Amino acid sequence: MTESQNSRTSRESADVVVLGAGPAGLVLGILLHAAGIDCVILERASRTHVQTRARAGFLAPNTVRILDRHGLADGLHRHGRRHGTCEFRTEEGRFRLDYGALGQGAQHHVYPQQNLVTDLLTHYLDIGGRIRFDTEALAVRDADGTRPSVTTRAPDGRPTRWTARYVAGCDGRHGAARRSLPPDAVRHHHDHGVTWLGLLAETPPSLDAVGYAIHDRGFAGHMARTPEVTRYYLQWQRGVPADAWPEQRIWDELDVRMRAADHGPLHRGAFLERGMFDLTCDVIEPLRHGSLFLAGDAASLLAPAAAKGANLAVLEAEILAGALIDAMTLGDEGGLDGYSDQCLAYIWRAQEFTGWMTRLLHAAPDRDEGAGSSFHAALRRSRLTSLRASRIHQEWFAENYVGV
Ligand code: RFL
Repeated sequence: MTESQNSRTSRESADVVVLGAGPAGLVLGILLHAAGIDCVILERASRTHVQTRARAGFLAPNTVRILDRHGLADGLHRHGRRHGTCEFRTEEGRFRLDYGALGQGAQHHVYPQQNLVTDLLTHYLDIGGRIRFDTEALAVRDADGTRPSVTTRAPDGRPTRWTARYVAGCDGRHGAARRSLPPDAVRHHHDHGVTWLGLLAETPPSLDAVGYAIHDRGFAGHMARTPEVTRYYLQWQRGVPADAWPEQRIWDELDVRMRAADHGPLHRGAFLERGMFDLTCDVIEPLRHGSLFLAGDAASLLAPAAAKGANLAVLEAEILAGALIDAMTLGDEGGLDGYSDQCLAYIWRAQEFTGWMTRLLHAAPDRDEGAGSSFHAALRRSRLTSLRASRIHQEWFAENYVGV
C-alpha cells in the first residue's frame, strides 16, 4: 500500500473481529454479542450470496443440541426432517443400515445450510449484531501481539484497518486468516485422489434414505435436501469441466450407477447447480497463533463424504465463544490456551472417519499392484461385507456417522 493510499485508510475497532459469516462465524458472533462482547463480523460476499449458498444439509444431534441451547434451532425444528437410514447399492444387491436405530438412537436433521445461515444471520441482526457485507479481509497483522488488526477492502476499494483484542478466522479454506499464518504453522494436507460432481436437482428425493452406490464406473450418491430439491453426487474424472455433459447424460449415468433398473427409477429434474470438487482434506495445527484463532473450514477442511464440516464448524464456534467470553469477562485465558488441543481431537476423529468413508465408497487407484490388479476394489468389497454382516461394525458406523 502506498503512502497516499495509506492516508485514506479508515480506522475502526471491535474487541473481537470475526472473519466470515458462515455457520462458524455467525454462531460465534451470536454467542459473543449475547454475552455483551463487542464484536463485528466482516464478510466478503453480499448478504444475498451468503443466504443462498447451498452446501451442507445433514446436521448431527450434537449440532442440534448446541443450536437448541442458544435458542437458534426454531427453523430447523419447524422445517427440517429427521433422517436415520442409509442404503448401500453394490453389485451384490442393496442393503439398508438404519443407523438411527442403532447405538444411542441418534439421527441426523436434514436442513439445508443456506436456511440455517439465513436463520443465524436474521437472529444476529435482530439482537443488534454488527456485520459488514461486501468487505473482504486482506490480512491479519500483529497476531503475535496484544493488538492485532485486520486490513479490509470495501466494494469501492476503500481500505479499512480494524484493530481488535482477538481475531477469529472463520473465513474458510481460502480466507485471509490462513494466508496470515506464521511460517511455522503446520498444514497437514491429504488428497483422496477422487473428484466429485456435486449436483442440486429440482426434484423430490428418489429414496427415503441416503443412497451410496458403489459401481465399477465410479461412485454415485443421493441425499435428500427438501421435498422439492435433492442432492446427487457423481464420481467424476479430474480435470473434466463440470458442464462437459448434458443433463440427460448425467441422469443416464446416475441411473446406471444407482442401478435404477433393479431398485427403482430416479425422479429426474433440472439441475439448479453443478460444481466439481476434489476430495481433499487438511488440518492446520495449532489453531491458535497469538491472538488469532481458526474455526470451521479455516481450521480444517473435510471431504464431504461423511457430512462433518458444518457440524465441526458449529462445535468449534461454541467452544471458542466460551473461551473468549471467559478471557474477556473473567480474565481467564485457560479456555483459549486449551482451544486448539480440544478442537483438534474432534477434528482428527472426523478426518479419520471421513477417510474411512471415502475408502468405503471409492477404490483407490491401483498404482503399484500391476496390470489387472484390483487390490483396493477387493478391500472395499470386504469392508462392505463386514458392514453388511457385523452388528458391531454397524454400531461403530452409526456412532461415527452421526457423531462429531
Ligand atoms: P463457510 O461456510 O465457507 O463460510 C466462510 C465465510 O467466509 C467468507 N470469506 C471471507 N470473508 C471476509 N474476508 C475474506 N477474505 C473471506 N474469505 C471467505 C465466505 O464468503 C463465507 O461466507 O465456512 P464455515 O463457517 O467454516 O462452515 C463450514 C461449512 O460451510 C462446510 O464445512 C460444510 O458446507 C461442509 N459440507 C457439509 N458439512 C456437514 O456438516 N454436513 C453436510 O451435509 C455437508 N455437505 C459440505 C456438504 C460441503 C460441500 N461443498 C462445499 C463441497 C456438501 C458440499 C457440496
